[in-house]
Amino acid sequence: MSLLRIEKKVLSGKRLTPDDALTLFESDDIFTIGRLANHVAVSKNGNNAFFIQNHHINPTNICVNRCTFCAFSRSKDEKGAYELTIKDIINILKKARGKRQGARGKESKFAKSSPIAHRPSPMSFSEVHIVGGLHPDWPFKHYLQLLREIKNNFPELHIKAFTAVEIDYFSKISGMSLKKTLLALKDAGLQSMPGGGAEILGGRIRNKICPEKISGTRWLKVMEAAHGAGIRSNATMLYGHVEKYKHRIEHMSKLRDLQDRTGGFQAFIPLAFHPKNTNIKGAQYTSGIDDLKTIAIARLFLDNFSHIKAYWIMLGEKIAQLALMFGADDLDGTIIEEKITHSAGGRSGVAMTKRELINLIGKSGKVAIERDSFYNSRN
Ligand code: V47
Ligand code: SF4
Repeated sequence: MSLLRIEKKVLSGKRLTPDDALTLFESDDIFTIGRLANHVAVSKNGNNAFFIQNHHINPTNICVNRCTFCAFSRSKDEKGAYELTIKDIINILKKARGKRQGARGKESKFAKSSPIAHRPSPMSFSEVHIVGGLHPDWPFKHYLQLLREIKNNFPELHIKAFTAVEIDYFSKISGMSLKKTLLALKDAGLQSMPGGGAEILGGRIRNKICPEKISGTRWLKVMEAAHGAGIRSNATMLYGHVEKYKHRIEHMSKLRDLQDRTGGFQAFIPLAFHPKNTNIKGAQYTSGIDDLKTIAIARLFLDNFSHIKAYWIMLGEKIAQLALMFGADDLDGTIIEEKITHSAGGRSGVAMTKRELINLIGKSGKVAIERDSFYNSRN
């Protein structure tokens, strides 16, 4: 089917319908889809592509949910289960601060191809991103203490932490309302939330891939409460497992509706499913075409989201770079340590330096902007 009708809508700034999105997903014309998505990205963010210097921390992989797609989680006494103490986390951050860039273990392959001289410089990450399993024994006050200790030790570090799934769990274990839970976390130092746990919001697929997880409706409720409490967040979508295009579109429609009401989402992040060591039978890695199409259609459909993130850890460095020409305007960051994707067969590096990110972005024809956690430039 010709995309001309959709092209006219996009160029005149009209909102796309779910049927339009389905037409795009069913089309093989990824060049037209990419060109239109890039047009929208440029109209929202100029020719810029953002990155952030951040550090990921996963305090524990012990989780009561055990989603079928998750190769990261363990039960309490299972081999490979781990728990980081608050002291461990502070030490990890202190150590990372002291290190020189380019002096780490397994780095991105782009380390070697960067034309910019690879001179180590001190790491100055501005954000810590914390997500973990739903631990059966840790009390709510443990998480408050973690936030406080991080803030005490690193007052300038932005804390982006806890998925909507974790927030719901905290509300259950503390016996407090969502609002009170969120305000207590904010008071202890929480500044924004990542977009994880959204998976596919629609019930049929969600019950198949993560039957123990909170419902899609509850995930949206938590995000609405967070935005109401002045905590901005991201939204993700896990794609490429058992869902069909219609489920992705339904998922994005729900996000678009909530964003119309709250305006609290900063970025949308399609997460490419990784199949290794998971319990999703017969699943495969996503294709590069599907990755690019999904990014581009997200950019076209989610007209009320300012940013579409190409999370390079899950897409791989090269597809993430191409995604910048297909509607994405953000590559995420330095990450430094990644466990969730790499437990499931992640094939990217686990860290990139600022130089590598700038190089990757520059070669896509975009202007690299180092951002803070609210997309203000740090250049
Ligand atoms: O919710 C779990 C996903 C998410 C697999 O907000 C998997 O800036 C692929 O949400 N294959 C956590 N994905 C990560 C996340 C995230 C990452 C980066 C940036 C931001 C942000 C958020 O990881 C989970 C789940 O959807 N996940 N297992 C897997 N096998
Ligand atoms: Fe637990 Fe999150 Fe993994 Fe599900 S995806 S098992 S909630 S850590």
